[in-house]
Formats: sequence, structure tokens, C-alpha cells
Amino acid sequence: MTRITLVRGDITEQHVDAIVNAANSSLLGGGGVDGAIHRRGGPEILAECRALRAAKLGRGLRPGAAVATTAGLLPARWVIHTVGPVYSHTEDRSAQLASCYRESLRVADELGATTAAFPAVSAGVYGWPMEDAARIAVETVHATPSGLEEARFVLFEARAYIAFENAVAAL
Ligand code: AR6
Repeated sequence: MTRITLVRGDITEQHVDAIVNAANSSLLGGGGVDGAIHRRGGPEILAECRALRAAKLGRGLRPGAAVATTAGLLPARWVIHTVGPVYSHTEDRSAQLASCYRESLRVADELGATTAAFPAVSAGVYGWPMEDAARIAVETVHATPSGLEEARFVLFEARAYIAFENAVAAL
């Protein structure tokens, strides 16, 4: 069974097989985790994202989907890019957010990863309320069978860490 662990810190510093990026559909970079990963990982990651766009993702990656690239200069071996939904007050997009974690786990399995680190997808620029984002993340990873030995949530802010701690305690 996959062990869920929590760490307060920077996902780009994690020594795991794969780190998950909270990307956008373009796959061409942005702010937040995405900006940090491309900055610290170097140009090789962006080059592979561009190649994916040219080859099979002409219209970009849809919310809820995931795709892998090299991790460039990062300590991890791969970056799994997933696109979270933008939070909406009028539409329930939680199935898309859950899909980000399920699809990232599926890609991690395909790669043969045994350890992976996840950020709080959609809980930054995309506006998802942190408590709810944490609950969906933890419940989905807990409920999804995978070959991972460890699924590590890496939380940048204290309030994110507390929200994830509460979500794990509620399992
Ligand atoms: N390590 C771990 N967590 C981080 C890091 C880091 N280095 N940096 C930020 N966070 P966000 P989203 C936290 O905005 O909401 C980008 O521009 C952050 O505090 O990165 O899915 C993309 O290109 C927050 O709790 O992702 C998209 O356009 C969480 O990671 C858009 O933002 C997610 O925040 C995606 O927005």
C-alpha cells in the first residue's frame, strides 16, 4: 500500500523519482510551482514540453490529465505535469481535481516510479480553497491503487501543511 507522507518545503528539492507539476494547459510554464520547476530544472523540461505539444498535444493538456517529461537538473528523475481545474463558485470541478491525482499516479506507475511528490494542485493561482483541495488530494491518493511506496505531499505554506495534516487525520 502507498504510504502518504507530508513535508513542509519546496517540491523542487525533493529526492524522489517523480515530482508533480501544477501546470497549465499550454505546458509552457507559468508562476507558482510551475515557475519554480522550470527555473530550477533548466531548459530541458520546457524543450520536452514543446516537443509534446508539437507531437501529440496540439491543443494542450486538458484539466485532469497528466504527462511526463525529464526533470532536467532537478534531483528527481521525472516531472509529471498535470493541469488542475480553476476553482469555480458555480460549477463543481472536483472530479477534474481528483483526476489530476489519479492520472499522475497512473503516469508514475507507467514510469516505474516508487516515490513521488505532489503539490497542492489548484490551491494557488487557480483559487481552490485549501481545506477542500487537501481533502480531495489525500482521499484520491489514498483510494487509488498504485505501485508507489511513498506519495509525498510537499506543502509550501504553513496553512497548506495544516490542511493536509487534517485531511490525513480524517482518513
Ligand atoms: N513547492 C511546493 N509548493 C509550492 C511551490 C514549491 N516550490 N511553489 C508554490 N507552491 P500554484 P495552481 C504551492 O499557483 O493553483 C501557474 O502559473 C502554492 O503555495 O503553483 O494549480 C501554472 O502555470 C500553492 O499552495 O498552482 C498555472 O497557470 C500550490 O503550490 C497555475 O499557476 C499550488 O499553487 C496553476 O495554479
